[in-house]
Amino acid sequence: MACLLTHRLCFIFTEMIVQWRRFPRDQHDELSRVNTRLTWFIVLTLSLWMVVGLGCGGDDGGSIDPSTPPVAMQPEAPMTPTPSMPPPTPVPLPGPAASNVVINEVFPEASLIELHNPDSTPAEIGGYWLCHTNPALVYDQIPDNTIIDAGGFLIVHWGTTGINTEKELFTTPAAPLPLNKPHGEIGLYTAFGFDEGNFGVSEFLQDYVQWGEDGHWRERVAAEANVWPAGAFVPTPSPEQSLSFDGNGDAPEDWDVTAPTIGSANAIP
Ligand SMILES: [Ca+2]
Ligand SMILES: [Ca+2]
Repeated sequence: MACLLTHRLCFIFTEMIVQWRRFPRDQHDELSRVNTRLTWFIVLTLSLWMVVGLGCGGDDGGSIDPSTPPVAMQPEAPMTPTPSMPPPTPVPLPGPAASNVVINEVFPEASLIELHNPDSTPAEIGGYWLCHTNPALVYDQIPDNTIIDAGGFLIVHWGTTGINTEKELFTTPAAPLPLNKPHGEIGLYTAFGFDEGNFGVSEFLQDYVQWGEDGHWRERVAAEANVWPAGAFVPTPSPEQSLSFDGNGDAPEDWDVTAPTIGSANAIP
């Protein structure tokens, strides 16, 4: 309505200007005073018309077509599904070359672990990790420059203090829980940048054994790493006995309950 009114006013005053220009010249002086007022009025009217007209956006501006839904209700274009990206493959940090070092013996009552290098060349395992989860996440790192001779053994005192030698390590995990439980597990991990979550990454798990019962937390990782069958375990040894690896395979039948031989070849029957 406001737009229509201003348009009408503009038309009327435009006609008045045209008539004014047609007046005889001798009447101009008499009308000069009226002329000045009329000019100002036209200027003000045109200004008002421009403001209101632009605000209206034209005769059709501001009208709402009920058949047109609000912008916010416009149906969205279907989203193009983003192709799923495969999870990044964990990459071990630069460290010692890959080795074939294995967990060779576990003497739970004495909280001792024996690592063995079956290769004909020395193996450096500095930066490797040992980890178990009974009853909580317990881990410690093998010190730098730890080398196991070809065919040699390394004794790990788990959770007990002492002075390290070339043949023996004394680990002090943050939670120094010993292994002397009727059931348990131990995993040997290759070197990785420290993150507790990395103990759940199968690519890092090099060897594993579980005894007494199944379902320890690292069992799943070991199964994914194909170094232990899910749900399998070695029977609990007596307090005077060790769990001894027979040198071949990754299953409970590849382990025997024997007299301890920590630091030397296992006494497999
Ligand atoms: Ca094994
Ligand atoms: Ca042994």
